[in-house]
Amino acid sequence: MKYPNFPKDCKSMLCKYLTKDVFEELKNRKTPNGFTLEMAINSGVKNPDSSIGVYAGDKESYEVFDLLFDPIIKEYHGFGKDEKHTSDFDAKKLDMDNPDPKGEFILSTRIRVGRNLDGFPLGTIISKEQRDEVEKIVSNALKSFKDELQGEYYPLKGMTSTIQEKLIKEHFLFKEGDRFLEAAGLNRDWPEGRGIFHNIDKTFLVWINEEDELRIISMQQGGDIKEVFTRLSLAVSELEKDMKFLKSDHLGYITSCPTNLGTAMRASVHIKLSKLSQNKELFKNITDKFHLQIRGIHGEHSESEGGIFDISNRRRLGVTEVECAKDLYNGVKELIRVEKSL
Ligand code: ADP
Ligand code: CIR
Repeated sequence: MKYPNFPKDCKSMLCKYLTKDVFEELKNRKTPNGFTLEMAINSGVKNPDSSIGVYAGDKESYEVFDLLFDPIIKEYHGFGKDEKHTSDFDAKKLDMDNPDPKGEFILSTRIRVGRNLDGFPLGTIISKEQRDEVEKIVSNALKSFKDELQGEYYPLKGMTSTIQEKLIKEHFLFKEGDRFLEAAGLNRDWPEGRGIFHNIDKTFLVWINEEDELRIISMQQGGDIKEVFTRLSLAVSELEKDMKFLKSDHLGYITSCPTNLGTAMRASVHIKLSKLSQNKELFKNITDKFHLQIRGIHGEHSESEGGIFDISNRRRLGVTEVECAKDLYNGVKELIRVEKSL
C-alpha cells in the first residue's frame, strides 16, 4: 500500500493528520479482527471532500491506529488521550423549559444515540452472519417493549420503494447509497440485516445496522428537548436490560465514526432562522460559540431549504448526555434571541 494521493485543496482531518511518518508507522498494523489502515482511511481517500475521512473496524482500532485517531478525536471533541469519559443520562438533571414555547421557530426535535454490541466487530467489517445475528438480537428485544415504546420492526428487505422513500422524506429512515459509508464498507450486503423499528406515533425509533449497529432515536414535533431526552433515556435503559453495548472507560460508547464516540449523542432541532441565516458570519459565530453544528434539512451532507436548518450539538465525547442536550438548549435559546432581534 502506497501513501494516498490527496488533492491539493483537500481539507479532511485524514489529510491533515495522516502524515507520511504516521502512514509508515501504521501501514502494516492490524487489529485482532483483521482491520487495517487501508480499510480505516478508504472513505476519506475515495471521498476527498470528507470532513473527517476515517472509520474504525472495532474497539481495538482506536488503540492500534491511535497515531491517526487521537489527533482527530482531540480536534473534533477537544478530548485528550489521557482523559476519561463519563456518562449521565439522568433526565431529571435536565432543568430546562421549552426554548420556543409558542412554536414560532422550532419545527421538531430529535435526539439519537449510536450503539454497537459487545462481542461483535463494527459494521465496517462485520460478516453477513454476524450482522443478521445483531438484527435478530435487537429486533427480538424490541418485541417486548410496552406502552409508548411499543412498536414493530420493519426489515428493509421487502419494503416497497414507495414506503422507503416516504419514511426517508419524513426524516424517519436512513437514506440509501451514502458514498462515505459505501467506501467505509458499511453498505455491504445491502439491504440484508437492515431495518427500522418504530412505535405507532414514530416518536421512538431504532435503526438497525446502518452506520452503527443501533441508532436509538426519540423525536417529536416542537421544541420540548426534555421530553424527547426523557423518552430516549428510558428506551436506552430498557435495551440495556437485554444486551451489552461496546464501550471503554476512555472513549465511552464505541462507534464506527470517531465523531460519534463517547455519548454517541446528536441532539438536534429543525429550526427556521430566516433572518439570521442570511448573515452567515453571525450565524456561524453563534453556532461555534455554543459548540453546535449546522446541517441541512435532510441531515448530513444535505442543504437547507426555506431557511430551515438542522442544528445539533457537535461535541459528544468528554461531555455527558445531559451536557450534550444543554449545549443544544443554550445555543438554540441564543439563536432564537438573535433571530428575534433582527
Ligand atoms: P444522524 O442524525 O443519525 O447522524 P443524519 O444527519 O443523516 O443522521 O439525519 C438522519 C435523519 O434525521 C435525516 O432525515 C434528518 O433530516 C433527520 N433529522 C435530524 N434532526 C431532525 C429533527 N430535529 N427533526 C426532524 N428530523 C430530523
Ligand atoms: C466525513 O468525513 O465527512 C464523513 N465520514 C462523516 C463524518 C462525520 N460527520 C460530521 O462530523 N459532520
